[in-house]
Amino acid sequence: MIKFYFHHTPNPRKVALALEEMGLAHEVVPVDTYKGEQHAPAFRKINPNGKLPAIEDDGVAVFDSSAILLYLAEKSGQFLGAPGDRAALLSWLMFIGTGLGPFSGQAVHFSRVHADSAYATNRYRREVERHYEVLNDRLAVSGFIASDDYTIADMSAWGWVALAGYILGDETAMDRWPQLKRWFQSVDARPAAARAREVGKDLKFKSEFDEETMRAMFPQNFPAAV
Ligand SMILES: N[C@@H](CCC(=O)N[C@@H](CS)C(=O)NCC(=O)O)C(=O)O
Repeated sequence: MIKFYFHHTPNPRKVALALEEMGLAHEVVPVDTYKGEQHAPAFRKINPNGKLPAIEDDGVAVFDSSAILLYLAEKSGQFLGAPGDRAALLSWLMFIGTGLGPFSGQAVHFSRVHADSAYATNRYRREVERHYEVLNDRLAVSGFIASDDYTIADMSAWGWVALAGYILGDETAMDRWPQLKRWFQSVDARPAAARAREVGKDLKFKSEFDEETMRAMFPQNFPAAV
């Protein structure tokens, strides 16, 4: 059975959706990043990058959400779209994994965790908006992100677009991108999305964002004493 290393954050949430959509049996293994469990040597053997999500499939470790989505889609033979659309699938999957995701994360960091730089807040929020615009334009000519088929690219974007209101500090923000909003509502209404949102609700994760958490997640701010 697949072991799914999970924290209730956007990148693991994409994989929760994929596992639900594909009907693959799995066991959820909590890794509490607020407590620093991502740095435990046993977990680092599975993901040397010390972040979530990661999976282990019969002893085979896969880390990084885009790699996991591709691995699971190839394993199950589902949600890759038509063979002729593979170039588009790879392009949009990487656009989300290397653009939308990291810029969204930085926008949250510089608006919620370390909000003392108006320049940084503006830079990352504007980049998130620019990515939404690119997706909105794409969705004006395509039913789903990579093609007219629902694929792992949609699952990847769902994990982050779900937080648009929080990221931009405006719960009505999505009204500015009607195609993106239409797409999000259609993915979010899927039964697998409802199940994916429930993953981890039965687990107890630390919620205090205290010094232990800051040290675990932003170790660069705590240089080792010499
Ligand atoms: N490129 C990675 C990014 C993973 C990532 O940043 N995960 C976050 C949760 S959404 C995390 O584990 N943060 C904990 C930390 O940075 O220590 C992916 O797509 O899986």
